[in-house]
Amino acid sequence: MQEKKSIHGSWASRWVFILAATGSAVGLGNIWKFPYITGENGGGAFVLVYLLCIALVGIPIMIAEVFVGRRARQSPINALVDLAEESGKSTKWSLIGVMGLLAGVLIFSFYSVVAGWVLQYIVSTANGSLNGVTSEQAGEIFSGLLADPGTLLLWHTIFTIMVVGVVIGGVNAGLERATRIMMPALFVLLFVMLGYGMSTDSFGAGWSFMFDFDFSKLSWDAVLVAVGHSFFTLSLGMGTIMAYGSYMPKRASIGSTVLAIGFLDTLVALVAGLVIFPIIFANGMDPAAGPGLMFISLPVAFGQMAGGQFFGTLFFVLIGVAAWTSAISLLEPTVAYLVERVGMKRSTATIALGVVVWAVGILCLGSFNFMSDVTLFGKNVFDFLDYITANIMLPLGGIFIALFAGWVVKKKHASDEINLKSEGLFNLWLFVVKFIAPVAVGVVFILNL
Ligand code: VAL
Repeated sequence: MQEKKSIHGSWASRWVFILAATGSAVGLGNIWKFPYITGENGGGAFVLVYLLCIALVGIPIMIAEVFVGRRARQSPINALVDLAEESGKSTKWSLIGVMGLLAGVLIFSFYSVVAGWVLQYIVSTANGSLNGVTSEQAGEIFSGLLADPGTLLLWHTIFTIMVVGVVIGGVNAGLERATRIMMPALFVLLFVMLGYGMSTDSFGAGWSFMFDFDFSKLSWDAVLVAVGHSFFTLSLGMGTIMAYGSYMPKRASIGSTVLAIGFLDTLVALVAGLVIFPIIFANGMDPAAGPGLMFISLPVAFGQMAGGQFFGTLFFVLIGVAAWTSAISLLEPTVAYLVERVGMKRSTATIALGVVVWAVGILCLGSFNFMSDVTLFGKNVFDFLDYITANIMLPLGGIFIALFAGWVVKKKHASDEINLKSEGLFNLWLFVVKFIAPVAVGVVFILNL
């Protein structure tokens, strides 16, 4: 087959692809969501299930997404059509792509609201208004923010504009530059914070909470949350990794690259947990406090530590950057599709999509105040979108991508593109995407119904 090129450009090297994909994967999912869902689901056993999901389901499906994208060199929907046609199969498989793009766009809407909280916390830490807060005060400050739609709207709007600005710039100019410097800085600061956590008396309690496996605390519902989160955190089932894969250099090895991304993403989540839980226990807070967990625990820790105002500001800045590089990746697949399919200019497509996600975001931020009594299936809009994307759309998309890669694409096409070092490894991957991943996710789904 003649080598194809993406009309949207490509990453300069394998290293840049790793940075960009890690920039996408590492985000609020790792630092905000992972600790709070771990807290809500009892710790240890949940963490173990999550790790198993990453290894057995997430990594193999990530390989599938990258190879589909790279082989077709097109945005997700078109990539699925292309590979289905190449193997003489129905192009209806591209519906997986439609669902993925929709999931990405819906995730953006509430993601941007949470990123807005982060932006507010950058300002509050920098101007010293969080200095020396007690855990009660931290809780009140966070509730006060949620109750204030004007402030939430301001930050949600600023964040959406920041993302739209980068996506308009395109893959090379925009995305690459945003990731190159900021990702490494985040890693460094996380480890500085880990050092602080280790110096406190409650590090052992935090560690036990995360790594003592008590299966009596685990429900099927928690298992589904772990499955869903493994997709969310690796940016799977939302078109993102497939789109980024379509910009990946041909020579780069998919297997080792994906392993590196999965490893870094998991590392950040675990370290974030080890930063947050010791603070929670040291201050007698509730690990099951929910989405506010990070926002009530970190300010208390920064308030107590030497140089806390400086480190706190820097830390929130880096979380903001992690959210930024992830949010960019949530819009990119749909923008690329609109450019390919409808022939829109990149700037027009990005702004149009930006307006849509911004508007849906208003419904999400209203969930905490002026729309708090509006519910869908017993959940407010924010929780509802989080639930249907992470627990339904992403796992469902994941099952179908696995089936697509395992059963629809010709084995030769997959093995040429993935090009693993040994045939045994390739067959193992194929077995997982054909059987293990779809069955495992399917069973968890059915048990939850
Ligand atoms: N994977 C990212 C995260 O974990 C986003 C793109 C959902 O935050």
